[in-house]
Amino acid sequence: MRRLPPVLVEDGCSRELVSLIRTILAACKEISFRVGQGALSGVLGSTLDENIQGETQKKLDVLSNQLLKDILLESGYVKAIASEEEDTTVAGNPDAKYIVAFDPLDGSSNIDINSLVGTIFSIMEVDKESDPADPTIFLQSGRKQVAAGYVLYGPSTMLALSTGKGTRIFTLDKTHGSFLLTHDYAKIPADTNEFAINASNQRFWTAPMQQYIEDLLAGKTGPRGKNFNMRWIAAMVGDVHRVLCRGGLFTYPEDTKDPNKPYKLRLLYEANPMAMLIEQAGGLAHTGQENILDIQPTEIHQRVAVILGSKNEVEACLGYHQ
Ligand code: AFP
Repeated sequence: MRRLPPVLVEDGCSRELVSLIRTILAACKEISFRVGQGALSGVLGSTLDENIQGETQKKLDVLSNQLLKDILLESGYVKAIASEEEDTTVAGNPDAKYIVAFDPLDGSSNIDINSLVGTIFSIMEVDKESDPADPTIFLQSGRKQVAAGYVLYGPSTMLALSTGKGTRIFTLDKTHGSFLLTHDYAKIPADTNEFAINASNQRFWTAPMQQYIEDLLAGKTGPRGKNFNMRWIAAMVGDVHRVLCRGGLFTYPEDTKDPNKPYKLRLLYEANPMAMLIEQAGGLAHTGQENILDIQPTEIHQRVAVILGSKNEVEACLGYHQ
């Protein structure tokens, strides 16, 4: 099986971009080890702190963030980083041309129950003379990403990665620490009978989303004329990986549960990288109002609604919103 670096070089990635991706993955291998150690690693449970999102930080959140932050800033490959766990951006090498936004450990609520978690990352390019201390250098639309990926810490540790030439999936061979190409060019089926949503929020959704989900649940005798299955992993990386592998629709829609927070998922380091992976695999990623990758960000931690996956099913859902 083919290793990651030659595959990236074949895709036309510069040596610097290959080195940057390998730097991110070096931290992810350490995170994979710690996650795999579970209770034996002494990093389960919560800290006494909250992040800027107002969420209690798990010990593994803090450790994963520190690992990625240190290795990236020491590498010299990044001008700055943005993280779900950092209040603002952190400056790196002023002469570098890449910036990285990441969610160091997505699915934190799954850590203590030994369920799926992952790391999500988004790489963009900036002008050489841009200011590393200026957070606005991150406010680029998702179409500007030069690479996007996630590492899923499951029974096997898997990497989904796109540099703009399709979405490829690799599996970590833990015997010698290489990511090997195991699924070349993921292709998401255009149709599906599987959807993923946190159904406990049903009473808070907009009317179009309530109607769309009601029609899915009506199954064969309803307006869709077929039965649907539901999944919810509570870690976007796990649900998106299933969609990449076998199709489906994943959505965290707008809701009125917290009037100050109509959306849950973050644009820069969750929605944008996942939207690139999904679109590069032939799927669609939308907010209900616009294509996610077309959004012009206004704030590094801004949140958006997400409806993504099998193209025809996303379009069917959007039909309820027109
Ligand atoms: P955490 O990292 O705080 O667990 O949030 C994970 C997440 O951002 C995303 O990965 C999940 O799809 C979604 O939130 C789960 O949200 P609910 O806990 O409301 O189901």
